[in-house]
Amino acid sequence: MKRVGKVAALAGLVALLATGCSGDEVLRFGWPVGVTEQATEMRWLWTWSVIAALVVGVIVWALIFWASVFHRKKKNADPTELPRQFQYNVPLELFCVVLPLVMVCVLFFFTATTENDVLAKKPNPDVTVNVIAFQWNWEFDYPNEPKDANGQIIKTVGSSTEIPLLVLPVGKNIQYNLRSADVIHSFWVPEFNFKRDVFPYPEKNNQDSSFQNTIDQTGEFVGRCAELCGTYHSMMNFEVRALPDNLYTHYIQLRTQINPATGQPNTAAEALTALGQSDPTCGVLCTPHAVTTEPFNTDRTAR
Ligand SMILES: [Cu+2]
Repeated sequence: MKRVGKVAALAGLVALLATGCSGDEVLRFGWPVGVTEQATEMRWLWTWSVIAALVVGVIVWALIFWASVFHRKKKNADPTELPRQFQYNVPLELFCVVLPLVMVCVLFFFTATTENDVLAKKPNPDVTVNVIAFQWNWEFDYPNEPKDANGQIIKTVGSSTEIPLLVLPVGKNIQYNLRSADVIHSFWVPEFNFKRDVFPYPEKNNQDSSFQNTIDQTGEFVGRCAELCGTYHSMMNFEVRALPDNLYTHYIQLRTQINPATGQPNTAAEALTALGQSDPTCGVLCTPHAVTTEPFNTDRTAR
C-alpha cells in the first residue's frame, strides 16, 4: 500500500512537471490565452465547469474505490448468495435522476448566459470596422472615422505582397461588420477565442453578420481565414494591431493626412512608421509590416 502510494505520487509529480504548465496555464485547464473581455468571460465558464466536473469526478472515483476495496467478496461467503440488491430503491433512483438533471440545468444556465454576454451588442460601439473578405485576402474599412484628405473612407487592403493590418484600440467596444465579396470565408483571430463565418450578401440571408468585443491588452495578433475558400485559403492571413487608445487616435489622424512623398493619404504602413517616429516607446506595435505572419508567394511553381 505504501509503495503504491509512493509510485502514484511520483507519477503525479512527473505528469505535472513534464507537461511544462505554468501556474496560470494550470488554472486555465488548457483553455487558450484570450485578449478580449469576452474571451475572459468564456474562460471563467470553462474554469468553473472543469472544477465542477472534477468535484463530481472525485466523488465518483471515491465511491468506486470504496466499493472495490471495502466491499470485496468475503472469504467465507456463500457463493450462491447474491449481495444486497438496490434496483427498486425509489428514493435512490429519484436521486440518480434528479441530481444529473440539476447539474445539466446549472451547466445550461451558465453556458446560455455566457453566450448571451459574448454575443451582446451595444447600440453605439466606440469603433466600427467593416471586414470584407475576398479570395484571398482582407479589406478593413473604418466607416465612422473621419474621411481622408481625398474624401475617402480609411481602408486597408491586403495583397500578395502585404499582410493587411487591422489597427484597433484597446479598452474600446469594437463592432465588426463581416461581408464577403465572393465565396464563404471565416474571420478568425485565435486570441479573440472567437470565429465567425463571412458570407456574401448576409442581409439577403437574414444573417447576423456583426459582432462586438473589447480588446483588453495591446499586442500583435494573427488573424486567419478559417473556412476552406480556395487555392490560397491557408495563406489568407491578417494581423490585428491593438494599440493604446491615444496611439490609435493618432494613427487614424495620420491615415487622413497626405504623405508628401507620395501625394496620397498615408497607407497603414506609412502611418505606423510615422507613429513610431513620433512615439519611440511604441516599439513593435508600430512596425509597418506584419510580425505574426508573412505574405505568401503566388508563384505556384516556386516549390
Ligand atoms: Cu478565405
